[in-house]
Amino acid sequence: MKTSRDVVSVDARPAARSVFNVYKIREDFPILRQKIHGKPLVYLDNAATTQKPEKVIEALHRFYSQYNSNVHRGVHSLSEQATEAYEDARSKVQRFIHACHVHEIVFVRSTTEAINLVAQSYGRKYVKSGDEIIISAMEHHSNIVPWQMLCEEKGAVLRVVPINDQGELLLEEYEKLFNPRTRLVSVAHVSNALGTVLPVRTIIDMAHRRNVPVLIDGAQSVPHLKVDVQQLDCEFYAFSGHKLFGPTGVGILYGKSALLENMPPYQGGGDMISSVTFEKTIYNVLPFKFEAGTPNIAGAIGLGMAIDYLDEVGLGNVAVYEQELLCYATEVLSTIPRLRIIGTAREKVGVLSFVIEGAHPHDVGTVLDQEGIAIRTGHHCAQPVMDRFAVPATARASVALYNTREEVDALARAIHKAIELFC
Ligand code: 7TS
Repeated sequence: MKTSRDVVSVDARPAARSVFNVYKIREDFPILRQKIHGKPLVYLDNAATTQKPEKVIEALHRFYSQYNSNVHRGVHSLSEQATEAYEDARSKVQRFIHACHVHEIVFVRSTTEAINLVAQSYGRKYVKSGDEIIISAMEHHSNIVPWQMLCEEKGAVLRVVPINDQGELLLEEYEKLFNPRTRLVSVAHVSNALGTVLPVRTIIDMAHRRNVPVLIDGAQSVPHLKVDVQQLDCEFYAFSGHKLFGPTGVGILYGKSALLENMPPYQGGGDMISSVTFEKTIYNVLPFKFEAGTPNIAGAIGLGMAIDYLDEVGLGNVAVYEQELLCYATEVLSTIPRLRIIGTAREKVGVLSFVIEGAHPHDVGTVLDQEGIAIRTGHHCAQPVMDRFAVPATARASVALYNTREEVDALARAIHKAIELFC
C-alpha cells in the first residue's frame, strides 16, 4: 500500500487539498451532528452503507411532497415531471460511469439484484452443462451465491482465483483457470472485507483475449474511484445507490447494449412490455425490458442527486483525501499492540479490517459503540475471505469523504480501551 509520504508527493494534492475541506463537507451530512451514548458520532461503517447529504434528503422530500407520481404511464403533469426526473437520473448515471448509451443503464434494487439479473438472464441463456464461471476468493456473497445457484441449475462449474496473504489476486493463477469452457468472469472492483483494489483492467484484458465477458461488482469502488466503463471495456458493471451517498433500494446494472439486447427479461410485468396478448408478448426496448413493475422512482432521483453532489465535491479530490486518511489510519492502527490488519494489499481503498489477539471482534465493536464509534464486525458477507485468513470475523473500519484524522484518533483510543478491558 502507498504510504502517506507517497501520497504527499502526488502533484495534484496541494491543489486538491485547498478545495477539499472535510469540515465543510461534514456540514452537508445532518446525521453526523448527533451524539451516540453522549459521544460525537464517529461513523466508520461506510462499506455497509454511507450517510446521505442534505441535498439527497431534500430531493426525496421534494419528490414525495411535490410530484410523487408513477413513471412512463400518465399523461398528467405530475407523471410527466416524475418521468423526466427519473430519466434524468439515468442520464446522470450514464455520465458518472461514462457509458456509451443511456439505455445501457438499468435501474435495479441493488448490486445484489444486478448480479442476480445477469446470472438469471445472461447466465441461463449462455451457460450450459460443463461450462465454467470464474470469480475471485475475495467476493462478497452477492457475487458468489447467484453463480452457485446458476451452476447448480446448469451443471456448470465455479472456479475461484486464489489470493495471497496480503489479499491480492494471484493473476498467474487466474490465467491458468481459463479454458474453452469458460463463459464468464465476475469479480469485485474493490473487496469489501479487505479493501483491495483488484487489477480489473488486466483481468478484463486477459478474459477478452479468450472472448470471455466480464462483470465487475463495483459496490465498493464507485464511492472512491473514478469509473469509466468504456475505458474498462467490461461487459457489465454493478453498484448500489446506498453506498454512494444515495438512498437504499436502488442500484445500477450497466451492460453493453449488444449483450443486453440479446438477453431475455429477468422479470415479467408492467413497463417491460410493448404489447401483450394471451398468445404473445412483445418486450419493451432497453433499458425498460429489465425494469418490470413500478421502479424505485424516488430512489433513482435521490441517486441522481448523490451523483450531482459527488460531481460538485470532485471524486478526484475525494480519492486523494481518502487515500491519505486510509494511510494515516493504517499507520496509527499498526502501532497498536495485539492488533493485526487483515488485508495489506499495495492498492487499497476505503477499508481497514483488523483483529485483536484475545478479543472477539463483536466485543471490540460493542466497546467502540459505547464510545460513539460505528464500525462493522463479523464476516462482512465474505465468509471465504475469513476462512482464507483463518479468522472467524474481523472488525472493519471503512472511511468515506466525511471522515477525519480526529475520528481515526478516536478509533485508536477506543481500541486501546477495548484491549485494556479484554486482553
Ligand atoms: N458486492 C460488494 C463488494 C459489497 O460490498 C456488497 C455489500 C454487495 C456486493 C451487496 O450490495 P447490496 O447493496 O446489494 O447489499 N457490502 C456490504 C458490506 O460490506 N457490509 O454491508 C454490506
